[in-house]
Amino acid sequence: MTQIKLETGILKANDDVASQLKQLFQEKGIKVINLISSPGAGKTTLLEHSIPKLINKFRVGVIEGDVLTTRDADRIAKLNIPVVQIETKGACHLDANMVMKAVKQLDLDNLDLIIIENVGNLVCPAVFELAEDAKVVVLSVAEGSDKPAKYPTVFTRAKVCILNKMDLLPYSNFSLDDFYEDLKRINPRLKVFEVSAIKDTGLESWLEWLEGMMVNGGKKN
Ligand SMILES: Nc1nc2c(ncn2[C@@H]2O[C@H](COP(=O)(O)OP(=O)(O)OP(=O)(O)O)[C@@H](O)[C@H]2O)c(=O)[nH]1
Ligand SMILES: [Mg+2]
Repeated sequence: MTQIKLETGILKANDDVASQLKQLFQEKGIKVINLISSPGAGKTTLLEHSIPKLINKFRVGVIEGDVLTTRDADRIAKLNIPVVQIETKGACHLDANMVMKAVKQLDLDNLDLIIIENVGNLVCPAVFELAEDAKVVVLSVAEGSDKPAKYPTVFTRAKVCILNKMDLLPYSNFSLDDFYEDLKRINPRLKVFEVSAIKDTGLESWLEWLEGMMVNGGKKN
């Protein structure tokens, strides 16, 4: 019982800071994406291949969340866009307080979109709101088609699923049929884009969705 109360308290405290962040983002006219996946599903690679196609239309900044190292921020910095690395030093997810600190290092008057790459984990990041307009979950085919059924929360709360590493499909036992069948039950509204981030294939529909979200504020898509 005590444990449940503590958890509720932590999430409530997080939601309070997330509300302040939401107001700040609205005042500045900034849209926010919270990118979630298990370690290594391809979040940073997706950003490396998506951002160059976005920066002629939108001013993009990235907040990188990792347990340790600035390696992902170093990769994103090569795109010559603003990036802030949060090292959680052990925590398995980002929370709104960490994001509040990170946004203070960004020039919010000169940004249209902030993409937050969460810590690699399919469980905890799903429940900590970061004032995002949309959660985007990345699943790679190498992880197996049973993941939505086994870790449903993130797939329920996300608006988009990037099914990545499609180039590895012939070498895996990932069943597209099982995957889509489970999603019909878990979240029939989830938009799925099949891509290979590293090969730069299938990204057009995902980028189109992103542009739609920028224009419509995520309400219509
Ligand atoms: N074959 C294949 N490999 C990929 C693809 N996308 C990413 N990778 C590889 O997968 C590994 C992990 O990619 P990252 O982009 O670092 O994954 P991540 O989700 O950001 O990882 P964390 O930040 O550690 O959680 C790297 O070796 C990438 O080169 C893809 O579409 N196909
Ligand atoms: Mg990464």
